[in-house]
Amino acid sequence: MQPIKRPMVMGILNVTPDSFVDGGRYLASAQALEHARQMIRDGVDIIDIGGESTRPGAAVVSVDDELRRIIPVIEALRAESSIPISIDTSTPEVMRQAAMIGVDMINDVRALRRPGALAAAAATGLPVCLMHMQGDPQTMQLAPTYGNLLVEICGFFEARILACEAAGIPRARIILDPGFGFGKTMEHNLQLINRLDEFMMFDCPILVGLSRKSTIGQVLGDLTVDRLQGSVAGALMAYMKGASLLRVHDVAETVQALRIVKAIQGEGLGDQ
Ligand code: 9MG
Repeated sequence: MQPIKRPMVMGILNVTPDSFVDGGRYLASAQALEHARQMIRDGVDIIDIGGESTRPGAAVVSVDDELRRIIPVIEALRAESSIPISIDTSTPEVMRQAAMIGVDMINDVRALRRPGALAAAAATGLPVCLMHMQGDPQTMQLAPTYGNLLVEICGFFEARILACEAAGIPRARIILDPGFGFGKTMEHNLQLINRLDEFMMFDCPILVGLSRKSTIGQVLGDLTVDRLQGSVAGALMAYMKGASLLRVHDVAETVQALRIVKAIQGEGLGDQ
């Protein structure tokens, strides 16, 4: 993968049962591929492919099911495009197999805390995104509590960076993500965006995923079904506060909005 420029738009490609229409696996792969093609036309920089839902309350998926969902999609996409691909997984075997068929990055919402994940990620030599999560997807939104939100997340990053370095993953390959909506209330999420620049002290690129999350709906009183406008506004604010990667559903809208911000900052069109 090219060095991370700022900003990069990461398009979300979920290959989970809730994204299957008619339940057919072939159909699911074909639909996922078509979705990826559309994101490429819309100007995406990297596509994040995941086969395990991390929504609050989501069930754990077996390794075989995760592999069956995502490997055909990655293979098909790789066969027709050189677009960078990120694998959204916490599963060591999925990291290994995805790396063998040409993914460019690992995105782990559990920050390589599953047994064997550190070693598996290190062996791939790929960049890794370490996301903060309090608790696990089954319980994380029941009663998220912090003494000091920023201090606790920074402490978590420090510990995970040390663990990565000890396992052979240098800091230069690490991306950090405060994990919006992962064991956080709306107030926590808003505070994190407002103070995102404080995470720049780690000297690692910052990834932010706010797209269509419940905080957007809470602020807007769920005025819109798809939370599109709120998600784009959140992405722009995150970019202004230092985020390098923006993980989004609505690629075209985010790319266009970012172009405007960059044109204003550069007072011209620059090299798109
Ligand atoms: C997989 N996934 C869902 N939400 C996410 C977020 O906010 N960040 C990252 N890195 N991954 C996410």
